[in-house]
Amino acid sequence: MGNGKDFTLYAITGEEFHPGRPLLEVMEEAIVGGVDIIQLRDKSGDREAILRKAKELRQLTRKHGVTFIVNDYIDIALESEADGVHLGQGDIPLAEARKRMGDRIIGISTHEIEEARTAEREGADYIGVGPVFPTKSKVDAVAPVTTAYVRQVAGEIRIPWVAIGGIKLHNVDEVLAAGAARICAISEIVGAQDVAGVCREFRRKIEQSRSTGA
Ligand code: 3NM
Repeated sequence: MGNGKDFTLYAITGEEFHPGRPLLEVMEEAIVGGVDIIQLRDKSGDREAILRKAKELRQLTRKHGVTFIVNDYIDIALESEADGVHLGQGDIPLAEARKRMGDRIIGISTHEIEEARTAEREGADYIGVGPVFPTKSKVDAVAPVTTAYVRQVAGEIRIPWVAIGGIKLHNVDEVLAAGAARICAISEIVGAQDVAGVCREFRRKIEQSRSTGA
């Protein structure tokens, strides 16, 4: 990872899941519960609004020593002093992004093993692996890749990778059993009544799986 830190539990923002509750309050609860990397993902705001949120989240994450990633926008990642950027398959080529990001973190979404191999070969710092299960949080999500893709990645990809998509407390054990060591969620975390409690439970399950080598 570009900032030298690996991670365990990755939360992505999703303000539509907590109407009436401030973004910073929800994300701070997630940090208190054990999230160690946060991504700002905002598909609807204008640039100014996203930049403002990025700067606020940068302050919050810096205070807690948590890694901060901006989805989609390299310019906003740089201007807000984020640790990195997360890009999809349709975004600018990794080599281009690398020129602009220097040694900061670049994460890439992948949905099949060829994409994972390419991202690893081209120097991504980590990849997303999903959507493992159906998800309503991403409008253009591809069909679920299932735990079969998780197993494939576990078998051959050597850079850090995080499972994502429809992951909940009730199904995370299947994902961990398929070899995942890092978990990412939007709705299950930020939509929870008890955000910190859900994060603590995710972490407990991940750490238990790591220690038993499951
Ligand atoms: N990316 P939830 S799935 C943002 O597969 C995102 O690349 C995905 O939200 C991918 O935890 C996804 O609420 C949505 O299902 C994850």
